[in-house]
Amino acid sequence: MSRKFLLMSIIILLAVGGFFAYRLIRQSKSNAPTSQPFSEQQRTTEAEKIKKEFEDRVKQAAETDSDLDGLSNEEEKKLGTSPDSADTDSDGILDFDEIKTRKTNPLKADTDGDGKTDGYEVRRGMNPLKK
Ligand SMILES: [Ca+2]
Ligand SMILES: [Ca+2]
Ligand SMILES: [Ca+2]
Repeated sequence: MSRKFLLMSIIILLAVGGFFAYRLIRQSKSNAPTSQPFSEQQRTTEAEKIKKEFEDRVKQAAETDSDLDGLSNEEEKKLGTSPDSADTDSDGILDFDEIKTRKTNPLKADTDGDGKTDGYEVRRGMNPLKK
């Protein structure tokens, strides 16, 4: 079999395949308006609904977590941290991380009292809970 023939058959295959794909697309397009008469409108309202839901959630988050550190104002009130500051003791670790991951004191910049702030120790791979 010559290379020319192989090339020809590939081109013919592509052409036939393309023709059928084109017919299939045309068919599904012509079917769309009859099967879903309000699809465009429905899609718009659906998108608006999702957008509104998202905006509501952002608004809600801003209301319940003023400093957006991951702890709700309610939680911060209980913990004694500032709901308006993501890093109450300014040690370089967010209140959320101090509570949930580091287990350090979010109200004390130097939890273990060794003279180095928690943020300094974490950045240097030291244990902020041990002197
Ligand atoms: Ca917060
Ligand atoms: Ca902190
Ligand atoms: Ca320390």
